[in-house]
Amino acid sequence: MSIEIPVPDIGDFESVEIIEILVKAGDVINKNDPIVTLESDKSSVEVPSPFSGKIISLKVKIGDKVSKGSILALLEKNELNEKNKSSKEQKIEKEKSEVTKKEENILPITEKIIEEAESTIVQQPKKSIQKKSYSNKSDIDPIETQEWLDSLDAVLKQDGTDRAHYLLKKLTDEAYKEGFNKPLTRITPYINTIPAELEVKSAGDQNIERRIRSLIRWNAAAMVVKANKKNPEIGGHIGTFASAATLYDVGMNHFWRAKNNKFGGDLIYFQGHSAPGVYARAFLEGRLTENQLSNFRQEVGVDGLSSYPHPWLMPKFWQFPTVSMGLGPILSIYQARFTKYLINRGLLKDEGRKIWAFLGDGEMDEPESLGAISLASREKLDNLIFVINCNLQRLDGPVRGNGKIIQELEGIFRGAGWNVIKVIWGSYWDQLLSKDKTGLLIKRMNECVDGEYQAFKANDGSYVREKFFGKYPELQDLVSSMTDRDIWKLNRGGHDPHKVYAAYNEAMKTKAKPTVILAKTIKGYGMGKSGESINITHQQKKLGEEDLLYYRDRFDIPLTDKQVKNIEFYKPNEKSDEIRYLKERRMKLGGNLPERTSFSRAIKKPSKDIFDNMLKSSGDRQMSTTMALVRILTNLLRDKNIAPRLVPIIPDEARTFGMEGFFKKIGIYAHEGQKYEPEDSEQLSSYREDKKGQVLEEGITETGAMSSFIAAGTSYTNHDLEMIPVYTFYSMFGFQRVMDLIWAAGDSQTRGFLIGATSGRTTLAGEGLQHQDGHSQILASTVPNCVSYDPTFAYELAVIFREGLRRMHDKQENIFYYLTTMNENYNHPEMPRNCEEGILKGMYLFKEFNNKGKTKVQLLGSGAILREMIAAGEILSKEYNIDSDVWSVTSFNELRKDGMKIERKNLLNPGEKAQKSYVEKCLDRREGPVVAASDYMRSYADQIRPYISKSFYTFGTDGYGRSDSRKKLRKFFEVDKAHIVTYTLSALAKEQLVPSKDAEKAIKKYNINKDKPIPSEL
Ligand SMILES: Cc1ncc(C[n+]2csc(CCOP(=O)(O)OP(=O)(O)O)c2C)c(N)n1
Ligand SMILES: [Mg+2]
Repeated sequence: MSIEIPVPDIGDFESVEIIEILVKAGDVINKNDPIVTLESDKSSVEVPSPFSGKIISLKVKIGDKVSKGSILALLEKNELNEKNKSSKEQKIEKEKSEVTKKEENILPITEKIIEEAESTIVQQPKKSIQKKSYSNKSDIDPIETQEWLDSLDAVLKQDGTDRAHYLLKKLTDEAYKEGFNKPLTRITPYINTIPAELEVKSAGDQNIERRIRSLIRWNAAAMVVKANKKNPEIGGHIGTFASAATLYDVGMNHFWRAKNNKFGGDLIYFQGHSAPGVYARAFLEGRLTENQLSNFRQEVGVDGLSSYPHPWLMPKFWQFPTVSMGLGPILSIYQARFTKYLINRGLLKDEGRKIWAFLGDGEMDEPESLGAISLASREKLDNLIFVINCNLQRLDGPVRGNGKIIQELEGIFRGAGWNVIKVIWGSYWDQLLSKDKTGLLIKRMNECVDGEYQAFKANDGSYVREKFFGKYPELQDLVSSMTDRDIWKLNRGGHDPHKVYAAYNEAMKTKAKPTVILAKTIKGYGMGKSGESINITHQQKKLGEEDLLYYRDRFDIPLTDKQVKNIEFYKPNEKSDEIRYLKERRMKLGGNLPERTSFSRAIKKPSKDIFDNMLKSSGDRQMSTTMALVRILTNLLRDKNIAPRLVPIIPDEARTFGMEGFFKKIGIYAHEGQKYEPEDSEQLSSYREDKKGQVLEEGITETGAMSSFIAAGTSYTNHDLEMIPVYTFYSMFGFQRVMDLIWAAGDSQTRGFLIGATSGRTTLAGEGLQHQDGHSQILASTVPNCVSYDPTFAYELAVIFREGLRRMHDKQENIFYYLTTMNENYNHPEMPRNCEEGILKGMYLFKEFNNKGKTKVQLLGSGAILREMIAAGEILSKEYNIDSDVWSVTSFNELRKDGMKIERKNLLNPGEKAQKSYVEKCLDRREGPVVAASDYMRSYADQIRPYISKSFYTFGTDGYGRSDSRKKLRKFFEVDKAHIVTYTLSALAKEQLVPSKDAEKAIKKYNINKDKPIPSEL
């Protein structure tokens, strides 16, 4: 049966041009195979076939304009295939309706919220609950209270905790309905979430583990003190790791599985300031030498260790740069999300790998730390575990002296839907808690603020007796048989390996939600007077002899006084129990951590002609370079090797960039698929969400999108799978918004393309000061491994993109690209011959106006402003008989890099013939002054000044943008053709190559106001 294929609903567009025909008569095609590509000035999309079958004839040709309903082709429909498909579709429909049915059963919203919050509380099995009678002034009717408690007790005994939860939920719900609107608290008492009797015990040898931990503690501290002694300007941190040692050790000994040929490996984000502890363990494992430890923070010229986790500096060791507070939390969330994305897309096996992030309690002040936690619960990231080391201090002093950080974080995380496990008290408290029949111990724990808890640990047992227990006579009695020493021994949960083990074990088992472990510790644990729980702990890097001797004794390190005074490291011999145990544990867990490796296979190169359609003239068609980028991506999506690896990332701007065509074509990633029929389901660019969707539509979070970019761009090492992230953003909200993450992307050796779309201070018309970017290229130039370009024409973009793929995926270079694209529509010429090398190096001769006379000028234009330069060249030639060479400068940044390299080489080889920089090679033999302009600040073009021996004038867009038309903006910033002509005449007049009256006349002709202040001052 033959059938017509019409243009489907294409939204608001009418008369859209066909720019490509992708089938021919006789082709056998499948349903959804693209037939043609349509392009308006705003968007470029492929039209898929609604059926499979054989193309009988085509009804359109390239250049035709079509609207909804226009017939594209005649197709002989493949009935059999359709039948199969439709039964598959029926199945999907059925599944969908089942999902809906299930949803209908869901309890009202309040119940759902409470259910989510409460389901994270560890459930106790049925057991008899000891009755506690509280005498409390806020209880106006204790008998009634007791009746309620008895009822609860009876339910718990008879029907268990689930029934009790249900009833409590019902009660709360009823109360809400009656107008009782006090919110349900998200905070539980200040005690451990897991009751002592439910703790799962570690099978590890606690004695050996303690000895190992002590050695690690010693070596970590010694490393810092030694470095600082060698050179007092070298810093370091002892206090952070001292507080976190147990948290790391339990993970290393029992939980964290390394990458090997059988398993992908857990990913651990180590807290930046605890790096010395991670090195100290690697030293015992034999992975780092004593010499390396001695060179902690001395990396220049020796085999040293970097201050913090930096994959760029230690590419075989560190995986994640975390030291800029707040980046670890958000990066790990998006890492966990990206891991699920790869699994859901069928690119990665689901092996139950976990992502662990170790964070400071002070670090949680950073907006980035908490900014994405709801994404983690929304996407049910049960592969993510946060461990927040709540040592109650940050750099200057207490994190929440007047409050309780653990309680605050509990409320925030539980409210966001996380599983919260508090590890507050160590095992020594268990007995006291069970002995307390008054409820006063928990009351006292609840009422003390962190400032007090810090002070307790800065003092001693007698202080704790007086200030903590002393408040209530009942509590004084409770500890009356304990010595001050015993009281001092009452430990904190984060220093108790049993409690930590139980919490980790619980986190590993948690399903459908991420877990946060809030572990209470002591900053500078074990440092005694020199730094335990005191405000200056964070900065303490100098330990005197007395302090070191105390530290040695505190942790039983078998070193003599002399060895301690020499600050020697200690490593037992290979056959010792400690070393054997330590290595055996890691062997059991699959290998060493952290370790950075990559066994990914290079993605196959795309075919040679893949971008050929970009190299031709666009003829009468006008388009923007953003549209050219969409074409590039569309071409790549037709390449079977590259297509699955592309990760388009967009923070809610796809329609701005004309990328909405990707929604239907490759789908938007949604971990639960699409539970609704989108309102535009009939349209060609319908909002299609899919569990296997490819586009990461991030919503309005450039920080999140950047974190996804890093996760995807480092997938070659973290998942041994190369991916090609293309993150397209509003150029103003790129570098300037998330520069710290971009720096971290560089450190992480991320590979991918950052696209600053709608770029240029004058090219993005009408948006004004906060939107118009005239400096992202300059910011890009500050990142060492970022390769950046500001191309003008589609063929330039295509050449650069292909080279990017070659360098990052063929040559496996650890670089990433920043390309600015524009939304200005214009014609694109055919690629001139032999210009590829120049495009990539940063400039090439685009056009010569060479027929007029003797006077000549060199015009260098970049990005959008190149076209103003070409127009200026034309005016100079026609109206003033001045010849010019017009150069397209694709990257002043790349020219600068080359210039610096050559200059340095020449300076280091004074006796040799000087080499020429690429700029010199281009311009040396050309005549006339050089005039350069771009849509960026003048300093962008100024970068090549040292390599130009002629007079050199730069123009740009220094100053705040304004909302107005492109034309007016260019006039305002003085980068339009009129200003270029005028300034060029003036420059030539200065060199007495033209009379100055020519320039004066041009000033008048173009209405240039000499009295207007420079735009940067306006
Ligand atoms: C973005 C950023 N701002 C400031 C710092 C400087 N800094 C380093 S550690 C630190 C305090 C950290 O406190 P916390 O997160 O509680 O970690 P702790 O050392 O107590 O475990 C600060 C302010 C930084 N590294 N990053
Ligand atoms: Mg802290």
